[in-house]
Amino acid sequence: MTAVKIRRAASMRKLENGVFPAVCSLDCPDTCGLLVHKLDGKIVKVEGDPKHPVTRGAICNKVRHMAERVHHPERLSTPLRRVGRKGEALFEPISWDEAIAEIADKFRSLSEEYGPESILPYSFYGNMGVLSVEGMDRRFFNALGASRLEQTICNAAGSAGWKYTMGFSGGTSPEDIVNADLIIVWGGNIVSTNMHQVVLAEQARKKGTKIIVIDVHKNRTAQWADWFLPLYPGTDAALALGIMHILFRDGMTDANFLKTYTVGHEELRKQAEEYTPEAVAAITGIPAEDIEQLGKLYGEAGVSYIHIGNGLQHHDNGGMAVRSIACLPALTGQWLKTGGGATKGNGGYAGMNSRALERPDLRPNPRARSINMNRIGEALEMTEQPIKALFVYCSNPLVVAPDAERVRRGFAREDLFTVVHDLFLTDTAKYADIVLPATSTFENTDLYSSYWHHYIQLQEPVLSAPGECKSNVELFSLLGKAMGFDEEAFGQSEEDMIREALDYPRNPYLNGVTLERLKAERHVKLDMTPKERYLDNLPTPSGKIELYSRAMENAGLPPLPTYTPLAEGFDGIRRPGKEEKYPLMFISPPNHNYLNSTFSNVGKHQTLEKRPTLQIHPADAAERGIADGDEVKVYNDRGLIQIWAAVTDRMLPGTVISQGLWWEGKDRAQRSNVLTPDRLSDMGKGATFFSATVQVELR
Ligand SMILES: Nc1nc2c(c(=O)[nH]1)N[C@H]1C(S)=C(S)[C@@H](COP(=O)(O)OP(=O)(O)OC[C@H]3O[C@@H](n4cnc5c(=O)[nH]c(N)nc54)[C@H](O)[C@@H]3O)O[C@H]1N2
Ligand SMILES: Nc1nc2c(c(=O)[nH]1)N[C@H]1C(S)=C(S)[C@@H](COP(=O)(O)OP(=O)(O)OC[C@H]3O[C@@H](n4cnc5c(=O)[nH]c(N)nc54)[C@H](O)[C@@H]3O)O[C@H]1N2
Ligand code: SF4
Ligand SMILES: [Mo]
Repeated sequence: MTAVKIRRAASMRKLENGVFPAVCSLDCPDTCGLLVHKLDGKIVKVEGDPKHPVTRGAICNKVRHMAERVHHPERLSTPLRRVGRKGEALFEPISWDEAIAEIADKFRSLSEEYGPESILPYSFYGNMGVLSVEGMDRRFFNALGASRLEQTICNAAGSAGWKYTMGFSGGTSPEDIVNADLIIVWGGNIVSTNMHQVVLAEQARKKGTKIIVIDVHKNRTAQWADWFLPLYPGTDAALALGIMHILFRDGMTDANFLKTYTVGHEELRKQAEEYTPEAVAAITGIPAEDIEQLGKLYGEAGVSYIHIGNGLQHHDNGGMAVRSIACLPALTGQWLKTGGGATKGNGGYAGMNSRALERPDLRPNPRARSINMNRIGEALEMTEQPIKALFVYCSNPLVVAPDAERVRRGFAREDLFTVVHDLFLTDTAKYADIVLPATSTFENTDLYSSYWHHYIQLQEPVLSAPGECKSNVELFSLLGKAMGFDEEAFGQSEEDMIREALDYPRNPYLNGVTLERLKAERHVKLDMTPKERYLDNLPTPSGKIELYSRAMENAGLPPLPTYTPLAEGFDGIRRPGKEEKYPLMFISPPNHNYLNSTFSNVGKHQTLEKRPTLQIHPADAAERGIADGDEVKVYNDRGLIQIWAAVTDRMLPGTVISQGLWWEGKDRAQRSNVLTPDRLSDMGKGATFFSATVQVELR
């Protein structure tokens, strides 16, 4: 095998006992600092690093049990070649030399016969390391000239909506929210998905801050809140407009702020007129007096903060929902107050030198086509310019992508050449022609930013890779060399790549963040001084907060916050109980102990989650003769799953909830995405996982 010189700073740490600093690489806003305890080359304990300025030694239960995943007996350790049918999971071990040669040969012949765009990478953020998923991998697919992937599965709709209003992905700084008098968690389950936000909110609460949760079910966060407002799915824009109506009506807006820092407040005032509490109550299912109370609390709060979760934007109208909520803080001038405002995501502060990392200059075909990852099932059905090869890494599309049966049918195509690089034989890997074993993050060097807090962190290897596992960087470097691509780009060390990534004067927030400092200090804060002039630097077309957005108008979207009903399900008139084929809204958000589909194959985490359930309202259950604990069939035209009913009144009648992205069961269909649509959202071409309707019956 060709030896690649990738310096592994810590191979000497192989058998060392002790405690080593690390970073959580999972797709979670908190990006915790960790301490990994090692004995005889194995992790015996993972805990939080008390020196991390935001996460301060606290970590979630999932990662406290990370050793069970890293040292799992089923972890892949050698490359595999398929010998059975696709999906049958029959493989033979092969060497890395054979695997790399086979992939390179196939990619060469496909490029010749069909063009390189017949090859598609499919990846997401199974590892948030910049080098792993925005580095050597991108260089490889750029140099190859492969089709591009639009990475729209997570926050595309909401980010687009937020950006139309505020210009870039950055809002309130996490530590500042301790100053808020009122905290609204809107469509986010932060007790499970952003636990340090909860810690900070608790600090605020000690001095009397009220915490309100707006959600379609009483999730863990709603149980912790002071006030929970359940609403019908996909009706959030109407609620935001209802609050605006009250703020304008009762003179609770900040006229000076609106004049100085926004465009379109007069148009917005008119727009909000028709969203009276009564009208909004009819759409959302929230009683009019509660809407009045919410508007008053928001209008009267000195400092108010809104956490905008991911949940409400996984809908047909999700971009507009976020866009509408994003307008609220401006109405009461919150952006001038420390801790006031809102956050959709803070990833925009940490932008790095992507040209140096990804090397788009290596691409022979700068106009190569893009494929939306939410439409992967459909894309695999294309007969013109068909996709002939897929390279999946850091993602598990058979479980996480919408319309999962359509996706599975695509992956089952006999003429499709599929490579999967992962730590485990996932549901997706079972359909691969070649499976490659991946290192865990603790075995790599990588660079991490957070899409919530402001600290950059460095991971250096603390474990030696088991078996023949290779990191993304090693893998794509090897492949680049096997294909004969640019030697300099594919021979670079991780540390050199990190230096280049951080060398980016265009982003002032990165000032002073260097590899040397990261090595010495471990957590280096972005230079937040530019944020002091946040309102003077908004990169919207007008430079102001755009309550009225001409850019949206030009894109064919309503320029003002507007409520548009979902394509399936409640439209503000239809109500549960009416005769319909699929009368229930099916919402499938993450669960507490898995991270997307990661951990759903680990015994410890499975034990904590027990089994996949369908939370169903007593009225809906009674109508169907369903009792708590019964096995039920949940279905629509896309497919069917069989899970267990949990009868509960945690949501309004007409909504059912199934938490967690479960791998396919040994003897049952249980992937929630079998039921979800692959329609795209109103903005950003985002996913619409939660805009699904179903019928439920006893099994
Ligand atoms: N434990 C754990 N943590 C995670 C993850 C995980 O899988 N498990 N995933 C990570 C990732 S990738 C992400 S993107 C984040 C996501 O984390 P969050 O931002 O918390 O988003 P979700 O958990 O998708 O959804 C949050 C809530 O939105 C609700 N919801 C659904 N539809 C609507 C609606 O129309 N209106 C309103 N108001 N609420 C609605 C759901 O019921 C759910 O309670 O979490 C990250 N952290
Ligand atoms: N129904 C429904 N569907 C959803 C969601 C939902 O709430 N409901 N949430 C959506 C959201 S927000 C997101 S972000 C997506 C997430 O979807 P994915 O990003 O696909 O997340 P995971 O299922 O965790 O899969 C990540 C995979 O990467 C692998 N991995 C980890 N580290 C490495 C590495 O260093 N190298 C390689 N090669 N592989 C690695 C892991 O083992 C795991 O199999 O799911 C989306 N799908
Ligand atoms: S998953 Fe999130 S909360 Fe848990 S350790 Fe990782 S970054 Fe921290
Ligand atoms: Mo996500």
